[in-house]
Amino acid sequence: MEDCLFCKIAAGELATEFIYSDDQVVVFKDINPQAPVHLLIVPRRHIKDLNNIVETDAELIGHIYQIAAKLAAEYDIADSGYRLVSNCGADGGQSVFHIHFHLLGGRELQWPPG
Ligand code: DGP
Repeated sequence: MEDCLFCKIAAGELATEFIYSDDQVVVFKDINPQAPVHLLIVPRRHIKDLNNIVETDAELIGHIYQIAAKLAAEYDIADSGYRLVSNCGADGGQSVFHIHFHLLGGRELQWPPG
């Protein structure tokens, strides 16, 4: 999609180091980390937000959760604990309107979030 930041990053049009990539997703470090580990798992295909997930996206979403668990193990936060979160809409704290999943860990996370 034109003028979408994460579409451009996924397409390799902006210099961004990928922690992981495959035909469905890219993963890179958040530019404004909120925890020692803060990765963004981003589908290559443009989906605006959680409200726009459809039944045929089930495999993609499952894939994203599997990647999150794999990366949590690689970053040594699997046992201590971590959070996978997708903000949706303005009140949900979404600022980039291309769906993405924050993988946060490496410190004790607070609940409830602000
Ligand atoms: P959200 O607010 O949930 O939509 O999260 C968007 C995140 O994207 C936010 O934590 C900051 C991050 N971000 C925004 N622009 C860039 C960028 O150009 N590069 C990287 N690596 N992260 C970005």
